[in-house]
Amino acid sequence: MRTQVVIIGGGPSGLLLAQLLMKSGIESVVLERKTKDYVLARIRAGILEQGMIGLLREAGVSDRMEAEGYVHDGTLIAAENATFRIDFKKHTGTTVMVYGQTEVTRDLYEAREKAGGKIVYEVEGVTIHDAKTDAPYVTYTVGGQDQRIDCDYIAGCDGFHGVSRKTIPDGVRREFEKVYPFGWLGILSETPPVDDELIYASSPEGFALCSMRNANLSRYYVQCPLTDKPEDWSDAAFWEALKRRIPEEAADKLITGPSIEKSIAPLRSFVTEPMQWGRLFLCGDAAHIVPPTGAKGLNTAASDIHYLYHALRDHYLDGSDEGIDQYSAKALARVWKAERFSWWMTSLLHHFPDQSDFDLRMQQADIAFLRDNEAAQKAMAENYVGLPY
Ligand code: FAS
Ligand code: PHB
Repeated sequence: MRTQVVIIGGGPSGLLLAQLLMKSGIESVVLERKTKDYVLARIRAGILEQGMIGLLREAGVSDRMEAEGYVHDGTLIAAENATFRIDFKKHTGTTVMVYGQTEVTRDLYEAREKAGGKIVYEVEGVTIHDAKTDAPYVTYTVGGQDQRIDCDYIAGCDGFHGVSRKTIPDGVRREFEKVYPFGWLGILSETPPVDDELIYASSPEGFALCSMRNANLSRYYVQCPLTDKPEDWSDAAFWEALKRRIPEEAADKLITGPSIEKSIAPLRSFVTEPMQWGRLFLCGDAAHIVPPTGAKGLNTAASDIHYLYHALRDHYLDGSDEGIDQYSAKALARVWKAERFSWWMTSLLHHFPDQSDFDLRMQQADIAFLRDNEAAQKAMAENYVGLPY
């Protein structure tokens, strides 16, 4: 088989790139390790930056998001039983969209299938060959049959545990990592959200986040020890912990209910440099991971896809390789700013097991400065709605 671009990974990164390329008449094949249902069952991000919204519109996959998504003009920060608001609209003139990653991925799958784009599910043993030559190819097995796809370029959109990043030789690849000493226990419940906007709460017991998917589907998180497992937490224990960590006014109006999904995500900051090696380009979680505190995971995957899509489009349509040559440098410049913001919000709002009394006072002073200072709030708002591509 031969195609122009092989895309490894059928998550939001891979599917968005495939859809954008197709809109420009560039052929691709998506190789996905799991089934579509398995991919759609993963509950992940919930907030879309304007950049991602624009890409979905450019890809022709924004109708349901426009109809069902929720535009948020700001967010609430809670500490010491008090709440203050970061007004995105006032500080940046723009907003964010609450529309789950699951729905984004569902819309992208639907568009791919409707356009007859090729997705090969349940592939095994994906291996990248000759990425440093002008004739790369990918081999894999599906249904017990060995397959090979010759191509011009390979997009590694296969997430943190994929094969693409590890294809870049150890002597070439540099990895930067910070593992946080806690995780997020998240639940979905078919209950109305506790507030119209998200509440990011810092408390002596730990961080909590009140988010949502729609008027009757809420998403809540509490910081938990890395050693915890979802089964260690009954629904009752989760709701009690959440109520202790958010302001009383919110706790009093919180509507609880049975969890329909419960999972724990570890938190890490991680970046791979470079994000390309010959004709292999890394995108999204294959190249970088952020703690979800700043809602930057999916949205930083989006900016990678923007840069790579335009680079490939310029190559195929205009014969220019400047974007291809500059991809890694351009993507990393924005990745590191998203890493910094995600690290900053995580450091600001979480309880660190080993933090000293002085550290705690620094955290409290940081939150107080954010509460009282317009410039600090503007800086947070600009990062949260998404820095320019
Ligand atoms: P993904 O990991 O989503 O997709 C990669 C795809 O590649 C998967 O479908 C996988 O099956 C496939 N794959 C892997 N190896 C392969 C191989 N060898 N061959 C073929 N296919 C292969 N971000 C937020 O902004 N907010 C959140 O709250 C949030 N919560 C998260 C919770 C968890 C548990 C995780 C893991 C991530 C979370 N994220 C969150 C980040 C998440 O949203 C990612 O940023 C987003 O999924 C990135 O999308 P992709 O780069 O497409 O990677
Ligand atoms: C979510 O709704 O899942 C969500 C929202 C904001 C975050 C992280 C997760 O920062």
